[in-house]
Amino acid sequence: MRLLITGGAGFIGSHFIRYLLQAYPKYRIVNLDKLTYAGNLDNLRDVEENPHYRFAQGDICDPVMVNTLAQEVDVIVNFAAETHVDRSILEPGGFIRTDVHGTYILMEAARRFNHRRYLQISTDEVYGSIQTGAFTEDSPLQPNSPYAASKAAGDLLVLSYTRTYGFPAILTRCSNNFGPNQYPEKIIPLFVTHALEDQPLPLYGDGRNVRDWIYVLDHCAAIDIALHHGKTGEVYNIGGGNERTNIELTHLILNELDKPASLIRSVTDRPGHDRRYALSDQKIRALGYRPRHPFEETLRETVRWYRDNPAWWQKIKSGTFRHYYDQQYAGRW
Ligand code: NAD
Ligand code: TDX
Repeated sequence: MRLLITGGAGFIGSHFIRYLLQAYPKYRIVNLDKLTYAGNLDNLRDVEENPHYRFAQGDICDPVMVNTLAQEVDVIVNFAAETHVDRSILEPGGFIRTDVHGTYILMEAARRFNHRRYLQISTDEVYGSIQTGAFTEDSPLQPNSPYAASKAAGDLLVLSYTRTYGFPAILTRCSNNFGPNQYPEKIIPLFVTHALEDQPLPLYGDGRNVRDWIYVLDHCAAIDIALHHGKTGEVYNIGGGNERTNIELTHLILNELDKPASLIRSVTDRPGHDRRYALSDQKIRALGYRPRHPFEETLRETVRWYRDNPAWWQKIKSGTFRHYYDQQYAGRW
């Protein structure tokens, strides 16, 4: 298989590239990434000399760039996106551009070169919030943030292509990922690195919002299954089965680092903050998927990874991150 992986310099995409190179040493991978603030080639240092891997810096919204690369491959896996809910509230434009228009540009290229598979990596956030029970793939889409709405728009465009053109696409919708190399704007790496620096941890609202956590390598394994065994036009939910409130999660992090609960600061809530996410993942389980990484053990390993790799996150936090952080949390303390 020859694959164009987009957004491969980000958190999940970089893990997926490493996963594929190990699991399928004969596959050839081109990684197209714009290197936005979230793209980081440090995430891929260990594979950059692999003869089956190549990096191209560029934008999925650039049809010339996309067509040039698409003609060399037969599959696209689209991870490229603007991904942070809080940033989408501050500046939604980039989300609509990349997550919607970028998806269209990629699919047009895949159609033009008769690709055999297109995989769109999406999120549980498109379903909105659920008080009890779990969303199935047939649940209505009720996105509550500009990020979730732009992902939902991308999803609907992908599904429309499968019905209108018989386009060979599959969609996956995953719950909250965690692991090494996650940009420290998301709650786990933000709180771990802040705690390591004895900085206050900004917990939104009452801290009782619930997320279902999945270790990033379980997500990669599920994408592998969807890619090789999924059916055109189908959506597959991918869950971790690890629901925790944010306050529970925060205490697990603090305990692992032996840091005091006094670091927790309650701050003004996120507007439109989804209370709870939960997915039914029976459909991908029927294809053989099982999450294999126990939550508390892999969370501990993840916390230790940030503790043991300060150079990775200090470089980020000493750069443009600071400007974002000051803007994001101003007036909320
Ligand atoms: P990330 O923010 O860490 O990485 C995104 C990558 O996309 C970066 O490398 C960035 O440079 C690149 N990118 C952004 N705009 C681009 C453009 N216009 N052209 C080319 N590259 C561009 O994100 P992530 O957490 O790794 O998420 C990857 C995908 O998985 C996203 O589609 C996201 O919606 C989805 N997802 C994430 C989670 C999660 O918990 N992180 C859960 C479910 C689904
Ligand atoms: O400083 C914070 N304080 C806080 O209490 C941050 C950054 C977050 N939170 C809360 C908000 C959420 O309830 O923690 C929870 C998780 O927040 P994020 O890490 O921002 O993730 P979330 O909003 O749940 O979205 C994530 O999961 C689905 C990813 O960012 C998305 O890319 C993915 O699609």
